[in-house]
Amino acid sequence: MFLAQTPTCFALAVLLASSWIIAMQSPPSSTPTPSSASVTVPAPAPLLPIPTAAQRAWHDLEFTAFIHFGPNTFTDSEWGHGDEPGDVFNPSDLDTRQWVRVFTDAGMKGVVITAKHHDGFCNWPTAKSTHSVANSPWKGGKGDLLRELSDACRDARIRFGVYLSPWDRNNSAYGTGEPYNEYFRAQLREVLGNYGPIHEVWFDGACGEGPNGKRQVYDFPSFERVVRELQPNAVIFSDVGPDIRWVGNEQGWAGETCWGMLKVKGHGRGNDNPPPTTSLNEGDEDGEAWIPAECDVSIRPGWFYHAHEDDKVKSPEALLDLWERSVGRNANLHLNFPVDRRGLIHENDVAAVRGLRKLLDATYGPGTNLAQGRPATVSNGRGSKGSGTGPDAAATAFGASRAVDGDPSTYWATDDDVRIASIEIELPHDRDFDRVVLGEPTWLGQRVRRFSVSVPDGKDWRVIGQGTTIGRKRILGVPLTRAPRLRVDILDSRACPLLTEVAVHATVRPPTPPQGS
Ligand code: FUL
Repeated sequence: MFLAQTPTCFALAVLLASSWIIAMQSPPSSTPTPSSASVTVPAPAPLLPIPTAAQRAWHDLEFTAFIHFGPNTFTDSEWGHGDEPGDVFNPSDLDTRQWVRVFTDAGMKGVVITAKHHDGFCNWPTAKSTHSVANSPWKGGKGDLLRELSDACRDARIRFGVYLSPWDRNNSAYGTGEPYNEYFRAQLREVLGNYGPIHEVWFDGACGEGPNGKRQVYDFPSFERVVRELQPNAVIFSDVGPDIRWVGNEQGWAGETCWGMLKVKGHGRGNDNPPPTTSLNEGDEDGEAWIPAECDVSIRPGWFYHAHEDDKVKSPEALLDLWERSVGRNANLHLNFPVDRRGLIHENDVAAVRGLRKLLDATYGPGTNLAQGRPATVSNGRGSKGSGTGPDAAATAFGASRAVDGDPSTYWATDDDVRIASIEIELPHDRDFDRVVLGEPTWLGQRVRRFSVSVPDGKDWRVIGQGTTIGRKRILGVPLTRAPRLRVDILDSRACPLLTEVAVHATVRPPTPPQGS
């Protein structure tokens, strides 16, 4: 079930570990392999478990949209009963291209839509049920929301994904065992087979009563087989993966400690056998499977649209905080937009996410990293006897400069027997900062357990921040500081530490009021 554990992957890891590797750096899924770094120093062996290509591609998206839209939008509810007449679904101006413009302007790289929520209503004209858009007044029953959104995503080059709720309060077979599982698989086949590439399949764990008062035992393994067959590059989300895990809350934040790994043995899904939420929130250092966290949260209190929440949209500052506590804690942010009764993303939500983009650009955008390209030295550079700097090939391949080159495919590495190491970077003298961003090449396994950040203080160093895990990206808030140098100490690591990035940024602050006023 978990690809990173299969014998094939294990054999691959052993092969990589035992050979004298020529290509020193493994790129992120989206970038080409660098050609220049060919030296005789072996790359560190992967520390299992490691992500699959699909998991890495998903993680590189960082920030994606979630859409909740269906009869609940028109009945002012969150969980429909499944007996809503089809004619309640009647958006006046539905425009999926408006949604996608909002996402791309905000820098979001994908979307997942509720193809079917717990009320069983299908946002595509399914052949398997009459409870769908085909029996609504929208477009005279000829509309297909999945078609419209997948087309808009393809044109804008962002990823398209689906949420399909196993809990179905409309279908009469629900609660009967195999007949309902067969119905669900047939719906999956329609959704996954007819709308082009799907990047994420979102399985809600909710398992309530159906129209006959019975609960269903879901056959998740068979659902997953359908996904693997029809969309082999998609990641599957659920409480416990197998590819992406729920983060254990619906507020959009990951733990300060956040491993990409999870112990899955003994965990079930949904309310049948809920996994411990702390474990989902923080992951497990000794987890046997690579299943990183996705932080889902709505931009408003509800998942679905309610006019009385128009003035309860999260502010750009609150969204930035969530972005830092998800993307900046080795997880992804999956931000929900409750599309309104017109079939549009409401103006207030658009303004909020635009405001977030402005804050992100001002803080983390191009030209804001004070450490980029700055002189750097390390306590140990892999294969080089000294500080990991200089013209020798080892320094070029794994030296200090790799952590400040702005390239996420390269990394500073130490020798295999090292667990404690530091990197020191010269900073511009005239700039304040309050964020330090670190990253690990997770394609070689997540390693760091504990780190600190220091600046010079007389003859000594003063610690201005400390943390536990790093993972793909770790953003550490520190007090507003101006310093000529910054040191990151790796204090404990599961294997030799590796860093793709040490970046230093300043958040945007409100202007200081004029003196004496
Ligand atoms: C939950 C559902 O019950 C909510 O309605 C919503 O869809 C949320 C994302 O997942 O389990």
